[in-house]
Amino acid sequence: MRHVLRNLLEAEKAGKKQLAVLIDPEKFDPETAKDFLQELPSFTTHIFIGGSTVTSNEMESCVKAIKAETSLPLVLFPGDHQQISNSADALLFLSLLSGRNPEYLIGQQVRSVALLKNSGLEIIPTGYLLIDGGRECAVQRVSATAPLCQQDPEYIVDTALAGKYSGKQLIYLEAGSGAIHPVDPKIISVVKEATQISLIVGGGIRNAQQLEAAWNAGADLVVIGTAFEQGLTL
Ligand code: 1GP
Repeated sequence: MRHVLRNLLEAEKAGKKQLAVLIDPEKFDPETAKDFLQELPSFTTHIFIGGSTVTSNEMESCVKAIKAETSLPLVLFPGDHQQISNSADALLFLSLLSGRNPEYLIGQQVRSVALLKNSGLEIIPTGYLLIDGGRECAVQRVSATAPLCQQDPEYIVDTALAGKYSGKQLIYLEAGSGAIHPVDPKIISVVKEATQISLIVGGGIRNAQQLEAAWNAGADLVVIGTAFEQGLTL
């Protein structure tokens, strides 16, 4: 057991900011795993693996290829109940709290139990909030839910607090992969201040300034996917 959550909380307490690189198995050639990982910043702390429409076979071969080339913790970030691989270390057990689609609040979660109960994966209860990133994203399409408006921070805070009160260990503020506007640092800071919960922030972060801004506003772990797919170096 890698104790992914415990290490994350300890890093937060110690004031160490974390960076997860998101790999979408649908867009990733396992043959390139070694080269891709070599190019990542030395301060990368986690590899997240997942996507909105990934098959279980794609997931498994991607996780195995990455695992062979890195000792970083591998965290599943599943788009549905089939995106589970025992070769990873942990799984974000996501509930889409910003939406009102029961399938993504509890339906997929119940269906995943058959695979999870014998898996040995560390399961991390995570409240997932989709925030408007300026264009329709895959999560929005697949889940058929509307994102939360960045102009209504109070509602975002209340949604995050409802997640905390329900026992979520992490809150993930998601502007959507390839977002035009990442989650505004002002939103990150009001949510952090009000909830004092560990925050993951991702979607549309493309450069060091945006990464720093998210960290400085109160994100404990920032997720970057698309920019690294496109060759970002930090
Ligand atoms: C998406 O938050 C992640 O789930 C990462 O988004 O691909 O825009 O970096 P990007």
